[in-house]
Amino acid sequence: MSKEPVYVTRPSLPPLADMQPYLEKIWQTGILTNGGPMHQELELALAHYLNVPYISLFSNATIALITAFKALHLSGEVITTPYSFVATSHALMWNQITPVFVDIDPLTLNLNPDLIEAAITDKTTAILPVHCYGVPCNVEAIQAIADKHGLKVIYDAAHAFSVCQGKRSLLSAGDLSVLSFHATKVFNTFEGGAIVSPDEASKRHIDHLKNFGFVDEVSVVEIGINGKMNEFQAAVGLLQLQRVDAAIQSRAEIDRYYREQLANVKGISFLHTPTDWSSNFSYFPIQIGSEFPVSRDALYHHFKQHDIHPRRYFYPLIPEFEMYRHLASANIAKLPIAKQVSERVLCLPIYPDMPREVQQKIVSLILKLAQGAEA
Ligand code: T4K
Repeated sequence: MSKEPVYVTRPSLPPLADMQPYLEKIWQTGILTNGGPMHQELELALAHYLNVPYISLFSNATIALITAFKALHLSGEVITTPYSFVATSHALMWNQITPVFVDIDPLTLNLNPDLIEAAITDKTTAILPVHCYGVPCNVEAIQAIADKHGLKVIYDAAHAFSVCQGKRSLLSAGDLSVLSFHATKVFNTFEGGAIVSPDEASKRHIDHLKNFGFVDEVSVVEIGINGKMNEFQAAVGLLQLQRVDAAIQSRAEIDRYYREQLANVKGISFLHTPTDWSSNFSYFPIQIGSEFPVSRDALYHHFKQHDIHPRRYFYPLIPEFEMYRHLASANIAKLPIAKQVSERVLCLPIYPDMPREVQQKIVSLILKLAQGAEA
């Protein structure tokens, strides 16, 4: 086996030579950013590929989230999940909005709709669920609650690229959905992100907001930000789009291999995969229960000794970080499922060009520990 370290992911990249014509065009025209031709082409291509009405490209998903909340004029409190990457609630804080953490569903690991209503106050303006690991939230139940209480719904869909139910994209749920195209994601533009919006007026508004609030050369109508994706990122995106189906296919094969090989290991459980939605196989989280001979952290360090670097996404929970601990909803006793999952989860490496021998090594390290206990 190669001596290189194995990380939780490794970005999929187009052949370097394929970039050359795009770079030549950029150098030739001198258009580097501000909604250039490749930016426009990628917006249309992605809207078509994802089967969503409108897309606004961003420099990254965090700025896109911050902009999405501005676009919907959110304030006060927003109900969200404690079990996510910290950017989810940081983006609220950047808008002076208070996150209200509600526990997750043990099967989907997403915001539990049954617990949302109890957290609604007269300050609540929206719900911010995350399709964690690309597993769809219960979008119908969440929409019903939002409609009943007059709340907006913004999905953090950073993990949910291309997840669909036949022709219905998961990204069409709610008022807005935010995608991440970070290096570690299924579809990457080095850094990048997008907001999916349902109509032209929303897209236009978001496009103004991501460009300082300019509507023309001399008019600024809102306090916007600089969230624009540049032409280099868009060029990468155009090339990546040609390869993303193959990348997801190859992830699916690794996912299948792990599930087959680890199926009978006591104390290891897999992520629930819904049968009615497609999967993008963006992560391969396992949960290590008490029947496994070593703890999650011991397994994590065992891998590290072999230069394999899985990740404990998402540990610690967001409310456990210093800047959130003072919030009433950050009381971990009220978030028992999220707490338990964050102490058990380990995301195994998964990425398109992952050699089978690396997969075998990962599986065998787990099997040896499991068998050692039985011997
Ligand atoms: N919402 C959710 C639910 C998210 O998960 C995220 C981001 C966001 C919002 C915000 O999206 P962006 O603003 O980033 O678009 C990584 C990513 O940086 C972050 O984008 C991602 N979620 C999060 C789950 O994972 P770290 O701190 O774990 O990244 P890092 O640098 O440790 O990378 C993990 C491994 O990936 C490395 O060990 C090696 C490999 N890697 C990484 C990079 C950056 C590479 O091989 N090449 C690379 O260029 O956060």
